Amino acid sequence: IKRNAEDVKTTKEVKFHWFPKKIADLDKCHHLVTKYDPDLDPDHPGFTDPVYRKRRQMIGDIAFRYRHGEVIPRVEYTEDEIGTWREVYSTLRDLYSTHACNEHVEAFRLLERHCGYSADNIPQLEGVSRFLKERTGFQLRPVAGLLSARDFLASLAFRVFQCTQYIRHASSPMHSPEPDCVHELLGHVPMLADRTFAEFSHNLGLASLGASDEDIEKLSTLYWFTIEYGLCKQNGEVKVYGAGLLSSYGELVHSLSDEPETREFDPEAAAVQPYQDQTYQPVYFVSESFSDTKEKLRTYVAGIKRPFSVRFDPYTSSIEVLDNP
Ligand code: HBI
Ligand code: FE
Repeated sequence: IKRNAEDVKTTKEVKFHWFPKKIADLDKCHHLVTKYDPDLDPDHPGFTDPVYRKRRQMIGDIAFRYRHGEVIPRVEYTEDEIGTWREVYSTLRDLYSTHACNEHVEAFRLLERHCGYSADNIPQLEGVSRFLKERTGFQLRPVAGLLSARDFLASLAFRVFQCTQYIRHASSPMHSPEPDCVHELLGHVPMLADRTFAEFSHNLGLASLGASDEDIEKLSTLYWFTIEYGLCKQNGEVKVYGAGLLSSYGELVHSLSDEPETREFDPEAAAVQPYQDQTYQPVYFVSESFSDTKEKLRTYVAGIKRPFSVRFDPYTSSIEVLDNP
């Protein structure tokens, strides 16, 4: 049997992509997408700021050196960086009580009480990771920027969230073209503290292991319309659970206004809905509840063809691969 590419393995006659089998294999899942880097993207607010670029590089190097199982090194944030954090933290926090879903509000309170979340402090990833591990078994590992969809989704299969540690440019506190620690800590982390949401994320990750490029594209689009831009019904109102919304003042307001179109969440439709990452979404998907969304995802991924099935072993944090009959 011929091998076309180094990372394509074969079982019987069927080819599939290499994927991590044990949690330490995530050290190899580090392929970055650099199109929104401040070094390469002329629209990045830090593009013309060499001091910012150097700082981001330095914090990114922590992630490049990091290996699974190590303590995540602390970053001593500068007064400028804390200033950016303060501005966005206090603005967004005021909106959460009216805009964010219960689960987010609830977890946020705990993070403020136990994890150093406050307007004057950028929480350290190690402490946040320990908090999540106790709540849902999720943990963080540092990443240097936007990761390839395949690597990013694969880490979710191990209940690992790859988390950036640098902060957005001071000139643009309300928006960042790439993920930064404001997006991760205010948007993603509170949601990962919820059991049902964590399970949904885990299942999306498991479905991605060894999947075809076409299926990765679909799963990544599903990720986009749920984990990043999802809305859900709660007590007769629509609330926000997507991290991309919860970390962006303008779009958070926009998403619950009359302007955008909203549709009932349907994984088949969401997986192929075109989207763009340059401006506000024209359409959002509204879930009935997280358990409903989780069940619908279960049905959807059961329809994805793979020459094998996978099972996560929580005792060893590894993946068992079972050949399909
Ligand atoms: N990389 N660091 C990082 N953070 C994300 O939120 C992220 C990513 N890569 C891809 C991605 N999100 C999604 O848009 C999907 O493609 C999985
Ligand atoms: Fe994100």
